[in-house]
Amino acid sequence: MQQIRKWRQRAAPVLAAFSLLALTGCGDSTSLPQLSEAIPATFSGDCATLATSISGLKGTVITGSSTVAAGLLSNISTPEHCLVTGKMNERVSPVDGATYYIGFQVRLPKSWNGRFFYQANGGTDGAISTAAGALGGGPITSALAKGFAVLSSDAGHQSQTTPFFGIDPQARIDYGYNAVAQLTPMAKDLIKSVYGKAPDRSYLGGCSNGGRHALVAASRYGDQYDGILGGAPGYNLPKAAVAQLWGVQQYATIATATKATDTTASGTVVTLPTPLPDVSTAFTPAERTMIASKILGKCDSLDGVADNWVGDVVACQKVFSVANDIPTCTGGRDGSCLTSAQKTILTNVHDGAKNTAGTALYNSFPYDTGISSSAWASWKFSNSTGVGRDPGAIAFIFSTPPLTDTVSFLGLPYAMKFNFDTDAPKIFATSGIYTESAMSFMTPQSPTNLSKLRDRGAKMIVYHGTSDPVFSFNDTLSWLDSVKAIFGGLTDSFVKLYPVPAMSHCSGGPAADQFDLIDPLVNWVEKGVAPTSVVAKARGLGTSTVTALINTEVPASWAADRTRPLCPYPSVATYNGSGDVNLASSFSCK
Ligand SMILES: [Ca+2]
Repeated sequence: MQQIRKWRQRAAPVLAAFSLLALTGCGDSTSLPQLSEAIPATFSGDCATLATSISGLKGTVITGSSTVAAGLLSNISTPEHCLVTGKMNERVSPVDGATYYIGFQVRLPKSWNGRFFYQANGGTDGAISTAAGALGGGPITSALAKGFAVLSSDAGHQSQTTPFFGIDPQARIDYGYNAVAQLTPMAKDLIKSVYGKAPDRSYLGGCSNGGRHALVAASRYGDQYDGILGGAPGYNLPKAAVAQLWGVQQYATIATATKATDTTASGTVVTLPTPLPDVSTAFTPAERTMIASKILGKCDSLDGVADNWVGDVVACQKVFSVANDIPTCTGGRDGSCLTSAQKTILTNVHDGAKNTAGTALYNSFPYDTGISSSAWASWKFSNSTGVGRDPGAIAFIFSTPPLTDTVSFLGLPYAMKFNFDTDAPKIFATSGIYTESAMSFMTPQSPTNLSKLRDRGAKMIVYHGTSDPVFSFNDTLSWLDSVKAIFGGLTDSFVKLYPVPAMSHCSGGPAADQFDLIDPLVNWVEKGVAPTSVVAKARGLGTSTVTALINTEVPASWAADRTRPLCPYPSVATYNGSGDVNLASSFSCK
């Protein structure tokens, strides 16, 4: 009885404290503000007149406008809309003498759903990808198809295939975060001048570098966006690029052939003074397929059924062992085994890049069946040695100071001579006119900055293929851990992570990779309906007449249109014990 009285005495201040938390928006999910639903509107005028009728946008020149008839856009059926093109903040760089601006296009449906979608693009940006509103995964729908007004930009430089814009400090910062800062209010004003009202709700989404943009925007611009959709977020992109070069030097030790030439950014083929390892020979397609089969053999049943699909990737890491589960070659390399040296390298690259002191330079990678995919080889062996990808990005965009010789720069020699003790720290460095390091301008600010987004009632959905060869799924788990370290159990009230088992980088791999996460995000933001499981569909042979929509890596043993629930982490798609293994309905998130 005495204990009950004590509890009652304490209860009043505890309840008062809870009410205060609720008022300040720091309490449980029910205390967060509920954002209202967007209200549709229409544009019934002539799109061609918009080029002259839109005016007064700060620092902005509208360069054209036209009508686009309903039809296929980026392979997705899209409604009639206006296309408006323009550029912001045109300038001549005092550093490299080149002209820069933030180029953009906005696609505005005649019948508008009242929402804005900022399409964050991939790679090193540098080109205005069609503003169809790509939503990640194998394409199934788009933001434009759903009636959003969609913006796409080049993020402040006009050189998609080269990284040399990184010599200009402002172009670096525009690429990192400032293009989003400049374009967002401009786009909202542009939309208002077309429809007569600004967007009721605003969303930003993208995959890869676009996923990085998403996480950066969530931390920097949480006051501007109501929903964030981040795919395969390369939010530690400079570190991931360093890890790519580290992988090159690992693969080089087991390469069985050499390359005598390499190619400059302008396409000139140069004979190397000394031939360098052809890292693509480190693991053959047959060897990678064998590795995938061993992972499958060990982990397939962890989700309750042997169905040629590993649903529980996290559990798989605890039971799969390179040492024990992959045969060691006793004779030659015939695809049925790995040499001891190969097993060491396979382990090293999954354990993650390290400097000579043993300090981690990036995260580890999970063992996953998507190691068999063509994307794995492409990222690990080609992009890691190409001028326009990791070597060039590190040399010119992420290192401070950057290299300056753009004419003779070669990717493979740069990767091979990169020093992980003395060169890798340059992604954290500042110098002279380069006042922000790459790790500052490319990455999200502290997870504590998500308070701004959360307390408004805004939401985030993140998805990531567990077989991603370049941006590690484990790194996204680390990001979620860092958010949980700040928000604890409240994290679930505004962030959901959807692992996509066996999906490669943004799409592809032996996976059900076709899904729609924008509708669940909108329902969460505007109706307060927290997302649960989302059905993903495979797109194997015969599922579409459009070749670009087929994923040739869907296993032949699957139904071509196999479905699976995507489960919010940490729940896992688990077999119910009965039912067709090709149907998502035979699985539950547990
Ligand atoms: Ca299974």
